Amino acid sequence: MRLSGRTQVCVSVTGFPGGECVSICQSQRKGFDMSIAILSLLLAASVTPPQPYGTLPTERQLQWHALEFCGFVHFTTNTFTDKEWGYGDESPEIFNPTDFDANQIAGVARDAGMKGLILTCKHHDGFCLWPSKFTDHSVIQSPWRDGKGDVVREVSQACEKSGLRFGVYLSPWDRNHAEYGRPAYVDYYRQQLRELLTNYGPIFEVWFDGANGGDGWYGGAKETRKIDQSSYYGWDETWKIVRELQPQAMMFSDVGPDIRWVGNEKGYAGEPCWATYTPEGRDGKAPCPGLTLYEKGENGTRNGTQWIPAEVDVSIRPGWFYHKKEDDKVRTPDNLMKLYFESVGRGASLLLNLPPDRRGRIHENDVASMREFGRRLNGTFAKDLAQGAKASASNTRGNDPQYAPTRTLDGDRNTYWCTDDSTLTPELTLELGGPVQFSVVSLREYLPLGLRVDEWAVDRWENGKWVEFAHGTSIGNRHLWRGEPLTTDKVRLRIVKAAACPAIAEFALHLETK
Ligand code: FUL
Repeated sequence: MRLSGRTQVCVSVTGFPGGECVSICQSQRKGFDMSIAILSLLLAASVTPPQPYGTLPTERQLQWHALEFCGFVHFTTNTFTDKEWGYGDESPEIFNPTDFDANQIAGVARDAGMKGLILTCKHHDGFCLWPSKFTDHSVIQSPWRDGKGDVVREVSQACEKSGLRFGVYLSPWDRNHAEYGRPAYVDYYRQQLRELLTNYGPIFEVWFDGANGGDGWYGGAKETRKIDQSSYYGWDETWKIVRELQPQAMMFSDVGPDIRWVGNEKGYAGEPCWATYTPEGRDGKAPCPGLTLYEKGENGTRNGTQWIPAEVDVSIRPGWFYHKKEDDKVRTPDNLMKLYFESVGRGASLLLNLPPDRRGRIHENDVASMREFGRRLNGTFAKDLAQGAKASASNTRGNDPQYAPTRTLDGDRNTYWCTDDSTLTPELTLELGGPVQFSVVSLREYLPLGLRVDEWAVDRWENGKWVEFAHGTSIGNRHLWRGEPLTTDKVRLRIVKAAACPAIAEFALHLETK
């Protein structure tokens, strides 16, 4: 039940059997409406929302959670040398894509359902894809667009055009820079970060890679430079720059502060995968990028000290950069679906790398795979087969329609079904109004109230009794159960264990598009 409007008070009463909604306007039925308004105020006052449980997400994290699926774009001199890690001595002249097309790249991403793209503006080799003021080891010295090109600009503009968010990867390890390992390089790194965060519009994510192999060209020194990961980069100061220039940007690293590395590059999150996390350092040191027990990122930490959800970064090919020899090793649509269910479907986000080839375009084989993957993905989730079902629950918080079980069916992650504080193991039943065939169940918790559910199960009605077919632990942003198609006219969500009265934003059914 909600009050809204300024000059005209409108009262919506929801939660009647069948989920109907009645709206009555003051201008037509003033007296009756006023009594409904008073009644609703009394009701709303008596049913307080549940207290949040444990560590909570920030507003910027909540917005990021809604994205779920984004793309990575690995592109640099490696594309032209056939390497994965350039040594840092590559001539900028070799960077010369013959048909660079940022709109093609963004279009492939958008059509498959991605919500953003993160570009490797500078990888470990130090070559800059934008004309940085602080080095000439960049596109300025490339024949591409006569040295006047700016890949970062073109990709950021293409993203804007395609309705995608734009993010940046700036490798802390720089095998080209003469000062790498000394304080002057950290200043250089921060200046470059400022350039990227100032000149290219809104940035949704900044990716801080923890990789450091030690050896490199380093201005001709050709040596191995070891740095102390825990102190060298001064991460606290660097992170402040991001907060200052792009307060809405999410920062990724082994330890967040906003998003954590899932701890593998194979394309899966753990089971369970908690959004809460207590990072642990290596070698008795404090955790920081490059010095964390990152393996623990797969599962996160139940009741962890911070909200740092996992991101699953993985490439559509064996390598992060384009190599012709991998043209026939592009992941299949089947495999991409599997990745999606094992990342997004476990409460993490999926960051799938699409490396442009030497033309500067996504190769035809990758495009074909993405197109079919997108068709299946979008087809699968286009329709919630539970919508219109009759929802009932063993308990509804204060019997208040605001917390009614129908809230799990409205496709809105900001409304939720919730129980009284003392009810930790309730059930929610959906009567589907006839046999319905589905193969995917989608669950979401209402994240602003924290991770409340520890264990859940879903049953189907079969031959006069309930039969369990799905069982799991963490839900968080999303849990997707995927199985063989089954048909029933009734399903039931059972919360088996919860730390606080559950707040469930979604209980949806889908049939996977084949
Ligand atoms: C790693 C890097 O070393 C790879 O080259 C790639 O950029 C991947 C996303 O992160 O740490």
